[in-house]
Amino acid sequence: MAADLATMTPTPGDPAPAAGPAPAEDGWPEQTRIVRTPIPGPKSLARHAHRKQVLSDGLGTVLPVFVERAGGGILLDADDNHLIDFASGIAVTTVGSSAPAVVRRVREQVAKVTHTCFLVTEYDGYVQVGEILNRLTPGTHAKKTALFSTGAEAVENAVKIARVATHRQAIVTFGHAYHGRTLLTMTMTAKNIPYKDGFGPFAPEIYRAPLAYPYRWPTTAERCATEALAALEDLVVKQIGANNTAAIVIEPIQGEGGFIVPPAAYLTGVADLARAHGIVLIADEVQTGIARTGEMFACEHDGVVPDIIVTAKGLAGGLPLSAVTGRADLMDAVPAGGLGGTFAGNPVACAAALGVFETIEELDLLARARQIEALARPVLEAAADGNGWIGEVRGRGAMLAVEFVVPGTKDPAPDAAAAVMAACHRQGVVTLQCGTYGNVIRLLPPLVMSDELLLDGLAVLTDACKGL
Ligand code: PLZ
Repeated sequence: MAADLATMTPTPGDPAPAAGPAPAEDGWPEQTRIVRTPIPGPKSLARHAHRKQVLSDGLGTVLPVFVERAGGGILLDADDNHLIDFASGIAVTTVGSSAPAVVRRVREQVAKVTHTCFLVTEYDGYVQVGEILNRLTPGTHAKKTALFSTGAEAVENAVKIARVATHRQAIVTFGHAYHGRTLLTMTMTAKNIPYKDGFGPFAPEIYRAPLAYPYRWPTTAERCATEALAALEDLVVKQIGANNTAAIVIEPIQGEGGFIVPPAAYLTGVADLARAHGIVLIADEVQTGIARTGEMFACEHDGVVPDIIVTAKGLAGGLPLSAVTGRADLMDAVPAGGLGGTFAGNPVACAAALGVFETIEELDLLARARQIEALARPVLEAAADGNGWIGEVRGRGAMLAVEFVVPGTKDPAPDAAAAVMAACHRQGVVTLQCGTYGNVIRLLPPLVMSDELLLDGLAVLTDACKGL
């Protein structure tokens, strides 16, 4: 399939994605990196200056270029630069921006019904997305779904459901966690600046256990899983009381916190502890879910079956849609009217989600995510070999990261990460930073990116690492 992806030729007007990742009707931008101006270029800079006058300074931007078209693995900016997209709008355009099946279904839907509010009158798309999520999420038990608009909103609703179902209040989260920017989810988020600083008071009954972070575990990576599980058990059983604990909320691979892959047996240990005490295990798969890691859900890598799974980002190819899918008995514990929202499960966003699932299946994007890892990991590991600035290469599928440290130590080196990012941006490769210490560069390419673009972008990144 890699060859298909690499060699496909856009055929304007072809709506069928069956033969490979066909372009949207207008065609994709040329699938080559082209740098015509400094980045950001003059047109982007002028618009950015205007934006600064109009929009709140509270809105940060990683790379202030104005994008006019996107498709495949390329973002085309106002200055006609073709940028390689290693961000996917933070793990959203997993099937590619404006994927043909998404465009086709959205166009059809938007011309028919834009909105009714599912709380007022019903429509099929909502039910169809629910059916697909109930079927695809791990576990053979009876499941039900509720749809929302953003990741944070879905996480909040998962917590509400767990509290109602258990009649308990305490919520356990982890070090380095990210769950959103609303009052509850920012409280659940670990990092102070920029997410929490000055925004208190925070929500009550949120507790934090240390995350199993093998690279930074205080004793050894080998002891990380056992010791982290012991700390979690101590928090739940001795400090909070298991009978007070409604839910444990965990990202199966931490996203904003630094793409931290848990050690073997850790997630199963968390699941066992939750089950033993009647605590709801909520997997926040907002960043990891929907094919990103080479499985539909990242918890499948560990053989874990959560009670509730939260999805968003990649679910609707860029339209705002999120979901809570869980054990039917939990999902039905909330009385009618307790869940919902004006825009929650919007019909156009649901149509986009159906296009996303269609594309994942037709292009076998789970396999493509694993193939991206097989291509990228050796390149990144070769770059790390002998380069003291790179502490660790990690991740799964098309969710890969490089952690930068001061050579000879494990001290975080955020300046090195920033320098590599800046070099990538200058040369037309859009990368993102993450990590509590800001010292991790993460790669989240759209799964429809060609091998050539992927390798070209990686070459830019690894050259920048050599230049440290
Ligand atoms: N849970 C695991 O990764 C969103 C945040 C970008 P929303 N991550 C990107 C930013 O700085 O605002 C995220 C996540 C996990 C929840 C969320 C929240 O999803 O759709 O941004 O609300």
